[in-house]
Amino acid sequence: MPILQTYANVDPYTGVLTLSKIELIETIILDIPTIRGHVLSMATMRIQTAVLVQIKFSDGSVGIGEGTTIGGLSYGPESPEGIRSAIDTYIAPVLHGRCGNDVNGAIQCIDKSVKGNRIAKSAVECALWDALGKRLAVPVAQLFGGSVTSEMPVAWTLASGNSDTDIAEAQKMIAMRRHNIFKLKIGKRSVREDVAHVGRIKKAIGDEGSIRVDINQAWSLADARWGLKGLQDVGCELVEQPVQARDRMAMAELTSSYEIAVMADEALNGPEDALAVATDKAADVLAVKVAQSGGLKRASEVLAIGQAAGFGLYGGTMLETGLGTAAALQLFSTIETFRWGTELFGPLLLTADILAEPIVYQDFCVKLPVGPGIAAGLDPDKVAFYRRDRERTSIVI
Ligand code: MUC
Ligand code: MG
Repeated sequence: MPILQTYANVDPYTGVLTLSKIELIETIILDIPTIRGHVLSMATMRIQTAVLVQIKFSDGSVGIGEGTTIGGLSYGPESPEGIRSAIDTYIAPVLHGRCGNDVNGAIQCIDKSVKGNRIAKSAVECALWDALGKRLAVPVAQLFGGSVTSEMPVAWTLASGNSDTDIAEAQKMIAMRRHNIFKLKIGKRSVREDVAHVGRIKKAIGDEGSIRVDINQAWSLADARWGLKGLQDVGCELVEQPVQARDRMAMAELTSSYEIAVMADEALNGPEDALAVATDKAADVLAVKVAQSGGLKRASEVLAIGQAAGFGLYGGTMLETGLGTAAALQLFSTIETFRWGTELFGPLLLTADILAEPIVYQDFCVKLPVGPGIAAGLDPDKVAFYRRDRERTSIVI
């Protein structure tokens, strides 16, 4: 267990939290290589870039958060550089001097002066919750009503770009008892080739694992009609964001036309989108991502809408480091109905973990770390090593 600092900032007589002002918000860009190329329909990742946020408060407490996207600007409208600049230029100045305990007030204040930029907002908000949890000496999950589970099923993404490599990887994961739910990234090749690739992997794995696919919006509606038919015939149980995020009518048609479950991912940028997807019946399952939702609070609202509307729920990731993963675990552990499990495997895709104490993956589950705040502490040497602005020594030969 890492020793995580807590602060006894509650007045013993009144029970009121003592004032703790936001003094400094720092951002650092980290570039961490992946363990192999991660081939998605829109980009191949060899490095994951994370924006690390550290907030320092007047009582000496510190909160940490992460803002991460996938493949530069190829996944969504925010880039790592944009996330950092939005925080430094627009978010930090409006928060400076505010009471750190007033997280809801901070969220409102940011929303008033910054439109969109959900990942940037999420990183800052996470650091606020983390510090509040530490000051109160409780996990962030407690601030959302408390955990109902200490572990959750966790999928692994097969995305080497080669069927044989993917099969070997899946078999290794099953043998290690680390993952038996596999998400395949497809959409780069023709629909026919993709369905054959999925079929080969499902055949090799049999009943030892389940197969899902993520298209990342690459198919037209016509492609998707063929694709979903073929995928369900080869035993794939779920298809994620087959068509453009904005095309809810196409998502609704696919949802009602096939037995295979349809999941919304890029279509979900916060609670308003969750409501629209529910109204249009444009999915069976919601991939709930903390960063894409705009933070823990907005993600909890997406979850509430998802539960009320009877969607299957899935705990999604932006392939964050251990830091963003720990934050998501805090929120997801408060929900009893993640019928489709989670994919919080981000730290395992990276060649290094920036946490002092890595998150534990065991028996096909990810474990909820125990401790105050988001229950995650940074390894300062790793942060120093992977920061983009590190002085690098080059040897000229
Ligand atoms: C996505 O689109 O879901 C999640 C897992 C993975 O491999 O990529 C991400 C992004
Ligand atoms: Mg996805």
